[in-house]
Amino acid sequence: MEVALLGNPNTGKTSLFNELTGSYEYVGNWTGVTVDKKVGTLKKQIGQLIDLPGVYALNPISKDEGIASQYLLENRCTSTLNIVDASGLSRNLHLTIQLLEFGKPLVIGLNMVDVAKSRGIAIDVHQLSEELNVPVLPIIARTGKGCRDILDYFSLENQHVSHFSIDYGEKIEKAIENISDLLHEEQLNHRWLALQLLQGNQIVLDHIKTNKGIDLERIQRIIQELDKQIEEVEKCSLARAIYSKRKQIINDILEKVITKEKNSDRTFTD
Ligand code: GDP
Ligand code: K
Ligand code: MG
Repeated sequence: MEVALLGNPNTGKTSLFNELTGSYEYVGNWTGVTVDKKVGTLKKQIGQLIDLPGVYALNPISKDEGIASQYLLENRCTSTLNIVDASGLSRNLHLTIQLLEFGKPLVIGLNMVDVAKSRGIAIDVHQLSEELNVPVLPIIARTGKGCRDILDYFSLENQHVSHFSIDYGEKIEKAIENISDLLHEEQLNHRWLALQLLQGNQIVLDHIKTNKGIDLERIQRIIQELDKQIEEVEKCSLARAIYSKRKQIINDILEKVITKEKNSDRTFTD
């Protein structure tokens, strides 16, 4: 089993990696960048854990950020572990949504629950799990609290694939459908690929280019057409429209799962 560890920067990824692995090694650099590739053996010998650079989204704005997309495109991982900062849910869940769309089994390690608590943020973990349709395991990676539960989850034979899916609206959904039809040769989740293409993920586009069986020009025409329509009607870019829809869904979810003490000085949407 190969598990990919993904999360925003500074969410406790290294701490969690160390808790879950007995040993690790650097297996050279990721292609094209000077970031060490770190692979660990999960305790209980249940598989390998791959440490990926922290990213806010899969649509990369730097080369380092492209590594996560590049890795997912290799289609090696059997399962994904998403570390989420409980004190910054609204920002963190953008990546979570893109990982859910990727369609592999996913479990959320809800980290920094101590920080969230000290800020007066109470999270209904069960409800969050229901909303996203994935297991959510609260942890404190710095002390190792709860990390055992993550290992136990990966010991299970049948890991859960979420049914979570966003309705991006008629125009975008139609484009997703049309692009998906042209991706028939691809092994990876077509909806995820289509959405990443619509967002302008260059790494995914480069990957599709290498597949000679796919009519890339037609895909690009669909994207350009939709981009124009969105620009006219919604006065924003296509990538922005997708982002905004996710943000709206995230806000709806947070309204259901977060309660905040009145005297706390921070808002949970920052
Ligand atoms: P990375 O940048 O995502 O790899 O995160 P690190 O593992 O380096 O952690 C960043 C900082 O957060 C470090 O100072 C950790 O000790 C701290 N940290 C990690 N997990 C927790 C946690 O659950 N609670 C608290 N309070 N601090 C944490
Ligand atoms: K760090
Ligand atoms: Mg780190």
